[in-house]
Amino acid sequence: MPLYSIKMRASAQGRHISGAEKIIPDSRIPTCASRLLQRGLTHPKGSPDLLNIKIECLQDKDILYLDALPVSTVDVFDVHEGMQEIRKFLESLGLANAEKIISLLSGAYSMRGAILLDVDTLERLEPDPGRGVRATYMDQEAGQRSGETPGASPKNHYQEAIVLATKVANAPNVIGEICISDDPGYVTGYVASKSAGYKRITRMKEYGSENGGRIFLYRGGREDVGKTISYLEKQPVIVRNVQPLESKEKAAGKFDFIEKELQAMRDTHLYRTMKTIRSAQSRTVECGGRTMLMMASNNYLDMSSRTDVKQHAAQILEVYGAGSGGSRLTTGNTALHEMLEQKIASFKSTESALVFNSGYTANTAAISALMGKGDTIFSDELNHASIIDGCRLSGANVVVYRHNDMKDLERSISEHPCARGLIVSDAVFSMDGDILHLPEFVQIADKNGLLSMVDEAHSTGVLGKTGRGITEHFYYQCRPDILMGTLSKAIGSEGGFVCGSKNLTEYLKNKARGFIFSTSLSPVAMAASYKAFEVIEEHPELVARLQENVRFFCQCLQEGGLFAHSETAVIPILIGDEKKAMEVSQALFEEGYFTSAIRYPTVKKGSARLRIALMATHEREQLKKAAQAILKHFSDTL
Ligand code: WAQ
Ligand code: MG
Repeated sequence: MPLYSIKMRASAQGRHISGAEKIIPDSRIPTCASRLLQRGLTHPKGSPDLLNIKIECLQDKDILYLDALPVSTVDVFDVHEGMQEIRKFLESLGLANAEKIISLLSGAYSMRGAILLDVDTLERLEPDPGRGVRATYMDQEAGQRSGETPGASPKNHYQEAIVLATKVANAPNVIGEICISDDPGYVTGYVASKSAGYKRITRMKEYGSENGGRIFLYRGGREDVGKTISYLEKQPVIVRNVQPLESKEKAAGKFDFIEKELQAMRDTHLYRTMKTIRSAQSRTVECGGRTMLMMASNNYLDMSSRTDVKQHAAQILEVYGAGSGGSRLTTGNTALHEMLEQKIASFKSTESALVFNSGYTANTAAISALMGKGDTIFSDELNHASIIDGCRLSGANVVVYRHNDMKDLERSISEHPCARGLIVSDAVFSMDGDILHLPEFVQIADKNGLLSMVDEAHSTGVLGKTGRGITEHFYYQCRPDILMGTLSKAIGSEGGFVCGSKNLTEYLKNKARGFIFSTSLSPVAMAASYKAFEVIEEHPELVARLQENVRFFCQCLQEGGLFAHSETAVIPILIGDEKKAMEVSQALFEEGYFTSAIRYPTVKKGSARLRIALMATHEREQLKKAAQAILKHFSDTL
């Protein structure tokens, strides 16, 4: 029975997109042709303007049957180790010039075929060095292919490579092969020879790189080169006994998506790392082996390291110990939790308050408990991620309105009438430092019968003459139904809270899953927050100093020609480009200024910025110098 060679090749504007070949009996030609066609038409590299399918009859007596090379896998940690494996392989072939051979690989990057390399003279023997030598007319024996489903079958790198490597290893005068895929998503490559078999190396390049190529290692006289090329390009070969990959080898690839994602983030300057601080959080911190001026902390009033706060917390630690042992609803409700809640309610002039384990939890738990399927939430486009996540978790319809645009909010409400709904906004926007138009916001909510909720994470302790927050800032003209806030910023400890009516907090105690199903914060954290509220009540001048520092600092920047304005503790300095923002922040870091570069996804792509956050305890002299440093590096990079 004759067999047929079938080849597909697709290209666009002369650029190769996709190619594949099979050797099959005539009965399979229609299905096979249609699969190859689909593969060529639907390649991720793009759609072809030229697609060739070539079908040729082969004579059975001309076909060479070969056993597949034995397969092994070397699991390497990184590209460096991968290269080490290639070196070892070349040395095992008795080649002394391994390094030189490896360096020639880059010459194969843009070729469709392989380099045919004389390993002794290092001369390239391909007649057309732009194209290289192509191994073709090969396939594995029918009935062995695994995973062939109808439709366009995706490329199985291993199965195609083992066939090629087996053919090549059996070529006259070829003593071995090195291969790296040019597919940016495939980093496993191999080395192969008749003696070493097919040795897969799990990491031969970085993810995202299209630098792949092949070298066929030739040892022999010039007079035999023609014979080798003719075998590679014309001799039909069917490879028997191709073994499917062991499941443990498949398992090695299961983390690939993580690595791919990390690499993509590195490439786009969105990869995040953490700096290690070895001191209390205060206006100066120990970091990177030096004392840094802290200009990025949310510890706005520097409560975190105050002696009176620490002493009070220490006393509670002594009596109550380190942890709470359970959810508030089981064993985790102490007198300290209740005292703090009373304190928060009185500070915010609300009937009641409820503490959560973090600001993030407070938002996700409260919003998802209040709203559900069929309800509608109107949310500012710059709201904090915890609000966004709370909206998603609730399952309600979410309508996003333009940032702090009360006209757009009204329009959105009229376009999305609902029986029950919530409008939610940050009081101070965390990455822009601007303030919600609270009076209109509350009025619109009330007029439309919607609940109003305001996140006071960055306004508590910051806004208003005595730091009571956004309602004090607007002279108590109006009051949202739900005030949410954190204990981790100006209060200097940890946790979040929700304030409102007694019924509201009772409802949340019974319904908010983030409250119910989490061990409560320790009594120590409660005590630290409690004391901090007392300090703020007794020392409103701290709040005034913070506000004064912001005015002074913005003025320093403005005098240096940089637009900066804020009525809160957050001062954004817009840069735009992610990489530049990182560079400015890094340069400042090297001079002893700890600032944050804020990038996507925290803010929109291309709106990266320095986010400066000031503290009440910063000295004018410190701020002046910091402003000068910022001005210098800012003009350097732009
Ligand atoms: N003949 C000669 N060289 C070729 C051929 C061919 N038929 N096909 C490709 N090349 C060259 C060309 O320069 C490519 O850039 C390079 O090889 C890589 O080709 O066990 O996918 O098709 O998991 O990207 C190895 C699998 C996969 C390892 C290799 O190669 C495993 C792969 P690609
Ligand atoms: Mg490829």
